Amino acid sequence: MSVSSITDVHARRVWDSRGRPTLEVEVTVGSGAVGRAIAPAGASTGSGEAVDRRDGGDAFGGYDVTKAIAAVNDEISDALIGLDAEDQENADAVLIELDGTPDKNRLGGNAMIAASMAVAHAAAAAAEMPLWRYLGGLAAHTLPLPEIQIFGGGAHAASRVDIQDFMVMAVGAEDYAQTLDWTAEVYRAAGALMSESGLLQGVADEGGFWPAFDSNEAALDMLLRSIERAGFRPGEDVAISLDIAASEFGKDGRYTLGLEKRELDSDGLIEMLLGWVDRYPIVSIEDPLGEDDEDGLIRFTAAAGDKLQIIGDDYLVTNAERVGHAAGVGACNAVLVKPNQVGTLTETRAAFDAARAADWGAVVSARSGETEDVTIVHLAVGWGAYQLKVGSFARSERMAKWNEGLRIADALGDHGQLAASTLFPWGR
Ligand code: 2PG
Ligand code: MG
Repeated sequence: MSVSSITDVHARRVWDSRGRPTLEVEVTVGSGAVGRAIAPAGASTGSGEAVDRRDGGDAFGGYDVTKAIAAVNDEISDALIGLDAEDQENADAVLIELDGTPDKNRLGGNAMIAASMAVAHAAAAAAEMPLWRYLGGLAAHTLPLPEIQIFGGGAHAASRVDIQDFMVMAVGAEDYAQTLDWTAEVYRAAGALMSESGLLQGVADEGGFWPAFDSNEAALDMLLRSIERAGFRPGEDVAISLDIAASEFGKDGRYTLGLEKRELDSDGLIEMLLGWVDRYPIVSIEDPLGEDDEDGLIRFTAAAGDKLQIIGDDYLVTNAERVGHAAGVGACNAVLVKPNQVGTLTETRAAFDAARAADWGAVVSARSGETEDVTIVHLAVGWGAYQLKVGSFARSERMAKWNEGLRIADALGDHGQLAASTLFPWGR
């Protein structure tokens, strides 16, 4: 038996940042080392995502995961024991075959991603290396540019505003630590402005301030003022980034802005967003149109793709084939990379590689339902991703990840480098 051969697989129920059940998987290898990972959970999910296995019924709103846990402790455990944790591709292929469904609904995408990521952690532990170093080797040195939420809306705030994520990116910062310094000041300034305007009402699902605004533009104005009040030059030091999450309020090319009581077609939404890009220092927009509106995405990318990062999330669901197709037809120029959207680490990496092959951006991302698990930070550094999206600058399930980035930056020392602005569409 080798030091990295899998000797035990065990799942238990733990709780996520929304107080809902999720599962944690521990994989033990021959050396005695243990790798552990927890499945996150989305709220604004794409229809093409791997399906989480939930119990249904009355307990915990139907969100319980006892069946997914049983799948790990029985079938998945039997299939993985004896395999080499260092051979991630093989372990994932075994999981995919065992599940046997296109959307992973039999074992559950949640069971599979927690098991898959725990295998990676176990392999790294057997090699006595942090995961980022194990994945990236000596070449790993890029710290991702954080994309950090200031106001949280859409499905994460009971549709209080239509737009889901109002975020900032400290594009002018020198290093990873400074991106967090600057964001902390903007977040604080935003809180002060909200409080002074009588709009401070706590935070949304990912820790961004609850968006008690009368229009989506009012949120953009407040974000701009927050950047200025914190003493930064909008666009040069700190830029704006949005996740429209348009699938949440649009279907078949019709979009209903509930807040403004307006209905728009694709071109109307495109026009509105292009107007915002003209008026505000916006460098990146995610899911500008619905997941079913490829024509709209192509038109939006043709209109703004040379100066704007256009990220596909619900439309691409971390699927390598979809990324290849989208690059071919000219829809988007970047992909959001969420391991639980596709269900295994190997498939997640394939989507990342497809983006690289197309000369696209790739943003490694958390979900709105999170825990103390910091795997995605290690993936971002290990794979050399240029950006990381984790939610806001509050709540420990978010801060655990930003802080893990600080530890990795420290470990890299002078060798570490923040992904440079010149790597992005807006800086080329
Ligand atoms: C998104 C994510 C994270 P959720 O849409 O990008 O903000 O949300 O995890 O709910 O899909
Ligand atoms: Mg999104």
